[in-house]
Amino acid sequence: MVQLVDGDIKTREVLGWKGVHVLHFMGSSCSQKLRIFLDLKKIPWQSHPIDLPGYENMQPWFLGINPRGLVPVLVDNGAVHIESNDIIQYLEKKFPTPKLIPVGHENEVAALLKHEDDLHLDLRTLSFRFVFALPGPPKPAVALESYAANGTGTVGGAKDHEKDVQIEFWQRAAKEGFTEERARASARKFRDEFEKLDRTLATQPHLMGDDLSVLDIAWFIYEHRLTLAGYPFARLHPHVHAWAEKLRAMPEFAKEVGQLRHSPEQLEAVRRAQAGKTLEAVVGF
Ligand SMILES: N[C@@H](CCC(=O)N[C@@H](CS)C(=O)NCC(=O)O)C(=O)O
Repeated sequence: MVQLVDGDIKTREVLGWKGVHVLHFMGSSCSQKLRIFLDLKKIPWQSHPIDLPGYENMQPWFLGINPRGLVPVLVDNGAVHIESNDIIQYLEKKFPTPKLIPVGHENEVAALLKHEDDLHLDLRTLSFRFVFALPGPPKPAVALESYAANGTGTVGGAKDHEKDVQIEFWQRAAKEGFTEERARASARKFRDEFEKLDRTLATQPHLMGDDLSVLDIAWFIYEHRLTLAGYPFARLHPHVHAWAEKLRAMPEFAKEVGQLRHSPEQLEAVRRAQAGKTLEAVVGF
């Protein structure tokens, strides 16, 4: 569990926040996952939107809360929790009903969520290449300088390297873009994962068996983003497609996935970027 310690936190005002507060961004996949979870649990929470396209997460105030500069962040009565999957597991303990992690399977679910999180940068590569398709570097040098310079740089009191991984990702993106080679490698990883999930969903309605769990939420969010990227789920993984369609129809999910709106300029950029360069064409599925 990643709960920050006092010395990690520079933005001291959050220590006095009462109740459940979430710092998040509308179009962020990890934030979507957490918001669906909160909604299914009916946990009341106060919203603090963080403007990722405006680089607010790379400014001193936010880095003073999460030294990694990532959303979502939970502040529960002044205790700061980071990492979406850890936040979810923490809230599951605090708000046990409805159950979204089957009893007795906590460790297994933790390992499976960790595996899901390990694919996050692959999702980001495909999102930026095929969904957001920005014309220039995703993060300007000045924002990355602020990112590097601010926050304590510690998590749990120890020097943390996650921010370096993030900065390296954005610097490489600025230098070489989101290349076909990387897109292909990332898409192949997802193809392997979704092939396994498809076999599971051929024999049971949800990923952990009969009941909906946090794993369904987590993988649904990936499925949804990749669908927006043009990943051919119906053709490659029909059981995953059918499972996702059912989830998409549930109000807690529908509310979220209807929210990823693009401006006309973004849609135009996507059309330009995808002319003859769709995910299917690039990765060869
Ligand atoms: N492992 C982290 C990943 C969080 C993450 O990468 N969040 C993204 C949004 S989905 C973010 O904050 N990106 C920062 C940016 O785009 O500048 C978690 O699960 O919370």
